[in-house]
Amino acid sequence: MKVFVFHTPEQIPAEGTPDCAIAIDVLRATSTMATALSVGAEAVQVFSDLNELMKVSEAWEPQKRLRAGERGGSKVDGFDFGNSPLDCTEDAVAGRRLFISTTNGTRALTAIQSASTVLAGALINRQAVVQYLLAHKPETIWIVGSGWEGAYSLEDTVCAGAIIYQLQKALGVSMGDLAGNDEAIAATALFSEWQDQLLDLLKSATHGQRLLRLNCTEDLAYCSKLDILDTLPIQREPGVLVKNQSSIQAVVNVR
Ligand code: 3SL
Repeated sequence: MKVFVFHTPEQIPAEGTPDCAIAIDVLRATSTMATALSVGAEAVQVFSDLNELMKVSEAWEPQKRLRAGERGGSKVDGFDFGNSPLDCTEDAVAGRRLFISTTNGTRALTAIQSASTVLAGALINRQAVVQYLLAHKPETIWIVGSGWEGAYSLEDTVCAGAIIYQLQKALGVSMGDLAGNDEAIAATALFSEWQDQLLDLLKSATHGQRLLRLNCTEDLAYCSKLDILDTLPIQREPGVLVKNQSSIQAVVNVR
């Protein structure tokens, strides 16, 4: 296994695809997707473009769909939800498809959608991601941070590091053997340093500060929690993610 970290979708190599690609948007798109699927969403369908989202979701029965959209951290007018994972209660979401477009997270998923396997990772479902990797052993893995409009995001990098940190421990290999690029080593060092203060780190990050200004304090607290969901969003067809069933049964002790 070789793990490569790309801080933003723009850094993905122009040529080639990995065996497994993981999009990360801790604040907040991939945290929201994992939460929606954990409470029984039928699927999550991602869009970069709001007009396309409207067009595709229009063909869906109104009681079976929810539209979630965020721009600049705020809810898109006329949509059911913004991008808060805390809106994803069982009552609101179970049995429905979440049609979602966000500034950066859905763009990262779109950028990797041609990989053989596409996963959505966050701190809250880090262990489910690692269990999948241990069970399936993909040769090359790309972890792609969503960043913010092309720039680096601390919270996505620390999550990439959390995945590699636990993977390395479970495999018992050296960082030199596991890391595909320097970014993977740096991300793991970041997690190693901050693993007991993840909420503090998220509060210090640029996007964390932006969300705090929008009064999303509880979202930050929720998204900073490690390993609280065993739900793994996996792409079933381009742009459509469902809850992976097999990861839940994989009995791999990675703690
Ligand atoms: O950029 C994104 O995709 C979002 O997750 C940003 S926000 O946290 O909803 O503001």
